[in-house]
Amino acid sequence: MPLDDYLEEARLAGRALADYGSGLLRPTLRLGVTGLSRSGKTIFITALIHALLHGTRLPVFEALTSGRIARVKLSPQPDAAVPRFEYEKHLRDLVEHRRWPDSTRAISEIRIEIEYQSKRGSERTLTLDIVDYPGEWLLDLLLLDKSYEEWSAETIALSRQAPRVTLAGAWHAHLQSLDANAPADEQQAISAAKLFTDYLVACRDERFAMNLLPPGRFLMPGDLAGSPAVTFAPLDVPQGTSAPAGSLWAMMAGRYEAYRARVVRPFFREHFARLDRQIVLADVLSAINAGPEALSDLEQTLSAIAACFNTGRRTILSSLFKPRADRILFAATKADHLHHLQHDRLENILARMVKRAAARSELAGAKTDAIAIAAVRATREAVVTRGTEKLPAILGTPLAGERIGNEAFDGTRETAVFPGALPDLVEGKNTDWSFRGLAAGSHDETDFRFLKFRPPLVDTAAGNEPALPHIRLDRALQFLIGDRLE
Ligand SMILES: Nc1nc2c(ncn2[C@@H]2O[C@H](COP(=O)(O)OP(=O)(O)OP(=O)(O)O)[C@@H](O)[C@H]2O)c(=O)[nH]1
Ligand SMILES: [Mg+2]
Repeated sequence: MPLDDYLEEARLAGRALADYGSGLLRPTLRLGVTGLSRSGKTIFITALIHALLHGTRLPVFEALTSGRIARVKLSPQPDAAVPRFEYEKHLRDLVEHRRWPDSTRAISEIRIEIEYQSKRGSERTLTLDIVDYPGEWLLDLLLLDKSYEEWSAETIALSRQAPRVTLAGAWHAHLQSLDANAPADEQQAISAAKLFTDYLVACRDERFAMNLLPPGRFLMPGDLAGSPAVTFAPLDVPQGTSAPAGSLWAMMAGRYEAYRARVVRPFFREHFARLDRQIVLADVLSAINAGPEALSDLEQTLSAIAACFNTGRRTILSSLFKPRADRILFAATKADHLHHLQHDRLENILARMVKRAAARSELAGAKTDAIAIAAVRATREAVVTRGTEKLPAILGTPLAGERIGNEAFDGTRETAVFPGALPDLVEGKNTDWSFRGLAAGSHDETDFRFLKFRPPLVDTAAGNEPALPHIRLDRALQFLIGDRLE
């Protein structure tokens, strides 16, 4: 094992030991809300805190319905250098302005204390720590064990597949003009990084909805914008040989290694490796909106991320030396974009993805489940009559700028939509399905169309704290923390 890796193992063990020590004084659960960008992390965390603080409408969350939760409060977070999750602002935006939060640009953290009575009658407190971060950064985990040469080869191969290849033209042309063995040239590195980043950004457009796009800081640089750590790009270089000193290749590889040391490993060590429980949010519907390639890209991304999880049952020794998550919930978010009659189908699609991901990774040992949720339900249900047919539709206010065919919405008008019936995946049948999404053509030719809706109108008039409508948030809570409140 290289020295770097030994040092990293030692740091991980040190971190785990510190967490273990503080966990003895105060029972703490670090909940990881994991998900790619726009998958719904910030909304999930906001809705979860709101539901816990106000104890509203959570029938499946046993500790609450049986009356054992005495008090829930926000309290100062443990890490002094990490900003606080802006719960109050996000909630105000949702409820007062009916506005979703912006994309998250930096890491933040919040601590919740739950005072409860155990099933045996003793008074206890569970401390719940939750971290929010930009979804793009999750992609960095995929670089944990990859050399520059491996990453280059994989990235270039992927960029030659449809639909990516149609978006990579300018970057590919520049790549061809580069000689990896020629002397390092800063301007070449800057151009390559820019064209490569443009390509990544184009792949993310809602028409293509690709996710497998590391490094994460290229899409969301945070405080690294413009620094050498994000000024590199893949090169077409042979595997198994090393870069000549002073070459463009050596410069790119050096920066890639700096990125891994400065960004990838600390993110894993300080955040990811410390989680006790995980909820993995996946925006399956946006992938279906874009087309079959996007759906298979999402599956590949989830399985690559799942391969980085430490899972399994905890023992004192294992939590000292190797932190492990013992429960992982996979959730397809934004289920309110579908009529409830279709929720089972959405769960089946997610469950199939998770099953394939699990077969390739280390999920064994952790308890897992797959459900469809909406942390904040933005729609109601309706039945629309088309000819003699009665279609189960949803009713909501599409965001300004959304369109179906020629119809454009202005963000004020409520409308009923029938987004298309999801395929019914039956175990052992229907292994592959083809359909047309946005990537294949124009807006009115797609088989499914999921619009973005404004947050719901909630009644704030009575002066009481408003209840936010949701779908199965209580089931998620029960799975994630229910057993720790027994
Ligand atoms: N209808 C509906 N839309 C949702 C829900 N949750 C998230 N969304 C939509 O998804 C978008 C992204 O949600 P966020 O919570 O900001 O996603 P995120 O994972 O924090 O995204 P990043 O910060 O970019 O990583 C929102 O702007 C909403 O449009 C939900 O429960 N219902
Ligand atoms: Mg966010």
